[in-house]
Amino acid sequence: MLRYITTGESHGKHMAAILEGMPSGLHVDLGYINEELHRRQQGYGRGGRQKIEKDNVEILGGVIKGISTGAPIGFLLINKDFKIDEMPDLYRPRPGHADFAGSLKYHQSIRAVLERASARETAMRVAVGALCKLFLREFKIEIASHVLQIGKARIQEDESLTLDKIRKKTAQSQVNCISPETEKAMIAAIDEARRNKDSVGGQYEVRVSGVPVGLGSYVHFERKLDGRLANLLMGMQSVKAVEIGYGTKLAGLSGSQSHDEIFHDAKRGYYHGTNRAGGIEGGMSNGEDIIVRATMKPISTLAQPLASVNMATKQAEKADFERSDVCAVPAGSVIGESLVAYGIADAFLEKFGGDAVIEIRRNFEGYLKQIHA
Ligand code: EPS
Repeated sequence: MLRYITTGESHGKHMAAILEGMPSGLHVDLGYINEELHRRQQGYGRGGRQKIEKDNVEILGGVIKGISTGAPIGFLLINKDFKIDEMPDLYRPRPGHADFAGSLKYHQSIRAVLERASARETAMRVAVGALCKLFLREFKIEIASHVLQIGKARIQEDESLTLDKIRKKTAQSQVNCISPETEKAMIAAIDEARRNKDSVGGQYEVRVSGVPVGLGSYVHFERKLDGRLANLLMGMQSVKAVEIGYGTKLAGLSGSQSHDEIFHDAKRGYYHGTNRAGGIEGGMSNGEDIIVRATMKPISTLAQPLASVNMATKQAEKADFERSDVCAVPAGSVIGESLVAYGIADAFLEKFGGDAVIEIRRNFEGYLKQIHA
């Protein structure tokens, strides 16, 4: 079982994470982890903060000579924009933000709330997720993402999309989009929101290939893989909806249009004719690519603020504004990959157990032999 916890504030001195449960014997490529952190910092629509920061983590423990030891692995990130002690307090909560409920619930200033609620914390989740991706690669499980929609700009659905195609087509994109035409429309939507002193949300998709049949379980609700991935993605700042495969579209389709017929071939083994289920049936992976989508609301910090209440005076006033992003959906998709990597690695370790990669590999290969017999 994997678990991790993060600490740190957006403008505090540090961000940190500890990941527990990663087996021994994994080659920990710090260069790769930092590349993933840089990917998260990209994307058209970001604010001024990303020009200040160049995120790089150092490893605090659990790794010796570049190899995991099985002990908890710690990451440390130092914030360049460390100024929390000089920052003014806010009194007018931003609608849609944690400001309002957070300051009442914790009996704290809005500053204290927003510093921890900030999506800067996702840098640590990406560090943890990058390590999980390295682990999954040992078993030929790969993860990629792309942005489906920003504002009203949406790509044409393409059911023949593969992970390799996604990687190739998004490589040059500023918004992690597979279509150059839609990318233009997405950038225009972000520019328009900026001009209007507004913000814009969207939707991204994460795809995982190489997942064996049988991660997760139908026997108990907490063990369902779709529920576990949804929980992880909903835990990301701004995410308001998660779908697996056809997702909400299924409401308007018949059974025969919704399910994936099963076939067998001597070379391929079992396979499905389509992948409307997004690789998960009965809360378990079914051997097809896992396809998960997350919808992000528009960022709640608005240059033209909405109505709010000054919590010191109870007077009606406009909400506070601070430097922020106009759109963070491209970064969101990188974070989504990391969260899904963590969820799949966790389910994989649950199924194949073991304290060392070598032991897990034996378990994994034995299972593959068993199901393909
Ligand atoms: C964020 C506000 C902005 C974003 C930040 C999330 O930061 P700042 O207040 O310093 O301008 O840039 O995201 C990050 C710093 C990051 O690394 O992703 C917020 O309020 O959530």
